[in-house]
Amino acid sequence: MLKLYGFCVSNYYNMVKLALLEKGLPFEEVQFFSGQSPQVLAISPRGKIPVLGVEQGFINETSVILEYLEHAHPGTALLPAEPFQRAQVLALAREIELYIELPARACYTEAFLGMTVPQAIKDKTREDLLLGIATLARHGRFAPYVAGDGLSVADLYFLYSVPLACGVAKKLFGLDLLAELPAAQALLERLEQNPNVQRIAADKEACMPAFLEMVNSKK
Ligand SMILES: N[C@@H](CCC(=O)N[C@@H](CS)C(=O)NCC(=O)O)C(=O)O
Repeated sequence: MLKLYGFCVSNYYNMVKLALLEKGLPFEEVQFFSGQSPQVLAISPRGKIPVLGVEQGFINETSVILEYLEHAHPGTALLPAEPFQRAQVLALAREIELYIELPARACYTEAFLGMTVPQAIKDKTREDLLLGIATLARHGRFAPYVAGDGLSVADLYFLYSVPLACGVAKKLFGLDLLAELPAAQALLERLEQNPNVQRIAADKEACMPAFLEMVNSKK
């Protein structure tokens, strides 16, 4: 059986978890924390989560795991078969990751964990997030899903990155990133109605106290 290594507070972990649930694939969740110990690095070469355990070994990097699942289990497709449409979905997912997720991530510790991020990093994040959201507004179709009329890998990145980026922008810069993108807001509301998304949110809420305790013990 497929094994999903990680913990349910992680947004990347939850992207893969949603893909597995949407595809209806049986999988086991293995609680596994990121780190640099030899035990962790034996499973995840950069010490990050998630990792997918398959019959032959481990697969790391969310985008690669998602592509693997698509090739290995095409059933409920999250990537179009047609090459141009597939490229559009992958480009949208990559844009969300590079231009929204990663700039926002640089400020997660201040926005969500009460730590302090240097001003120069916050300035860069603000600038990058505005460019990232403008990119999404330009390229996303929101018809009603990010890349068109069906749920795709782009929606996984959208759902688990954009709300966190909005949280960073609101808390640190007083900005509403989706103010001029009502279709994106509407899509978030639609996705939140999905039973698999609700299950993941409930699992995350249940994990949160232990996660915060762990973070606080390292401060
Ligand atoms: N490029 C990785 C990023 C995954 C990632 O950043 N995971 C976070 C948890 S949400 C993590 O492992 N953080 C620990 C660290 O950066 O050391 C992927 O796509 O899977």
